[in-house]
Amino acid sequence: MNITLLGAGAIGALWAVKLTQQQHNVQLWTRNSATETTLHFSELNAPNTSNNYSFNCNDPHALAASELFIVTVKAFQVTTAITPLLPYLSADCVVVIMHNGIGSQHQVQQLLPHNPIIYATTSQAAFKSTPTTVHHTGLGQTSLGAINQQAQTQSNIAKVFNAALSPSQWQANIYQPLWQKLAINCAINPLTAVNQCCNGDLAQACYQSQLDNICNEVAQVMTAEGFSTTQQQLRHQVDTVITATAANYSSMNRDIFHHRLTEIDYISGYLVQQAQRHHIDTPINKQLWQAIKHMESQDHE
Ligand code: KPL
Repeated sequence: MNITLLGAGAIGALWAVKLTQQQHNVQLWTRNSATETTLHFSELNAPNTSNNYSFNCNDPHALAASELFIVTVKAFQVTTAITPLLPYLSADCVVVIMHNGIGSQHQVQQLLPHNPIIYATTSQAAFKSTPTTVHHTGLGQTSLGAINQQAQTQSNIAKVFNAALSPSQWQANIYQPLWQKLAINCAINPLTAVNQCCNGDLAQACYQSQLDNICNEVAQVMTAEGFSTTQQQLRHQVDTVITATAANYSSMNRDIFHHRLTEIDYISGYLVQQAQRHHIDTPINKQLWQAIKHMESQDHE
């Protein structure tokens, strides 16, 4: 397939390389005006060796010929990143959006009223040790599903993703895995950012009641939204991720550390907004949302 990928951070670069390995024709859309770039990529099972992958970049003709447009920028960047590209995107190009949190869906549907739009969430792990060096550091599951009528018939895209990096599965209701991931991000991201600790540190006794309370609030809101879950189930999933990613720093931890904006409005902020619609009290998530907003405002005065 002809593919353009916008937002080659660690996860975006991982997919760009994995799709290239399947002989897809992938170009990168970058913030600069480079016409090509090379990524140095190390596989999960060979962390000490890297292979080079060259990509064409920023060619509007290649964008217009793209059958698949993958957007892996942060939630709050989606609209501003896509808007300048609208004149080039063909109306039948399938758009896949992958970011932490929920809340960009409405704006994306308004921007792209004709395109099939798919949302995706992944627990694959990758990190960049330099701007062009990418390491695949953990296997995980990827879920994809339609958010508009035009995308209902596009389950083949999950097969393309699965061939590149499995397991990748098509979901009849993508909001279920998006909420599941939201619960994990509500628990791990703000706590590791506020306390500037790694994910594994959340296994310490001092964090247990906060994690219980976060999961309790998220479970109430998810249930009100029609997704069956319990506080215990969410807590179990959070603990599994804490153990599996013990040595990692969460994306929000890194954003605060590097004085960047975070995805908090699309994680705890989204949870609190949905809770208000259902008249559910979510004091701990609200407090963490405000704590991160305060830290961001100190950095962006
Ligand atoms: O998605 C993540 C993130 O860091 O944003 C988790 C699952 C918390 C892993 O670090």
